[in-house]
Amino acid sequence: MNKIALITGATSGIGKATAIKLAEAGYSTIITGRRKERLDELAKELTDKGIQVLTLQFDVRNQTEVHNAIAGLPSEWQNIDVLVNNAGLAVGTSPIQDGIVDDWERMIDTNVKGLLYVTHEVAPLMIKNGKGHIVNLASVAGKEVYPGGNVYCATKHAVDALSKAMRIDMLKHNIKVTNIAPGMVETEFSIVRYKGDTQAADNVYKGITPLTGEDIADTIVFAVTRPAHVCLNDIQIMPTAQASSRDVDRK
Ligand code: NDP
Ligand code: 8X3
Repeated sequence: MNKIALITGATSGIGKATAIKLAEAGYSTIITGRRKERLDELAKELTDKGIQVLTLQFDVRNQTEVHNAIAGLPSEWQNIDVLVNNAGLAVGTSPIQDGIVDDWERMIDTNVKGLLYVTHEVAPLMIKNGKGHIVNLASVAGKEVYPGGNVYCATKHAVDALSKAMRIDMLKHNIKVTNIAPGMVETEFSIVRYKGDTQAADNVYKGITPLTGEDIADTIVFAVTRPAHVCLNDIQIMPTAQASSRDVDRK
């Protein structure tokens, strides 16, 4: 068996691109998400290229599902070298006073609790192996706060803090932790945030060349292929046309 990477949220965007690029870099991949047909489609695409793939369908918000999926891995898939905690979302842009509680809970439960549930299952497997690499998808929203970002930004600040905390906890276990903080990446992210309003989603990237999922995937592959003694702790990556959450040069 090659090195093994588990990627959450591999049915779309950054996670899907990362699964493909890690597979091309020689990793056997465990791809996860809720949409089974998309997992099966990607599994076929990778298997056709001769890559070993395992699909796990679970909702990261459901601790029992997460536990059962990872505890039930066949023994040859348990030696996970790389965990990419990517599953996540923003929902809504309302100010706090108008916020929808269900939107808040979806973001907190997915971006923070889901990342913790998955890490809680995978970290012991890495500790047993005496090595590993955890890559957490944070965001520029974990470095700054912007209008309409409130709860999403809070969840990504939490991811940023958890990356630092995990690095301390994992230190004596030879496990690297890399925090990735992208700016605008054109995926299904904005369609989800604007609840299917594709016009609003398109406007986010209007007049700029945004990053792609592949740009972030390249960065993740670079981070996980450094020599054993090198850890990239925190990587901020933005489109050239973006300097901060609020400074965007639109043509
Ligand atoms: P996409 O919407 O394209 O992909 C999100 C992925 O997360 C999907 O595969 C989805 O799978 C999965 N997911 C969402 N909720 C759950 C859940 N409850 N259980 C399991 N999987 C879930 O967005 P991106 O690729 O852009 O986002 C990936 C990550 O990158 C997120 O954490 C996001 O916050 C972060 N990010 C994105 C940026 C951007 O501008 N796009 C910038 C900075 C960070 P499924 O629906 O099949 O479950
Ligand atoms: C997603 C990028 O700018 O919407 O994390 O916060 S942004």
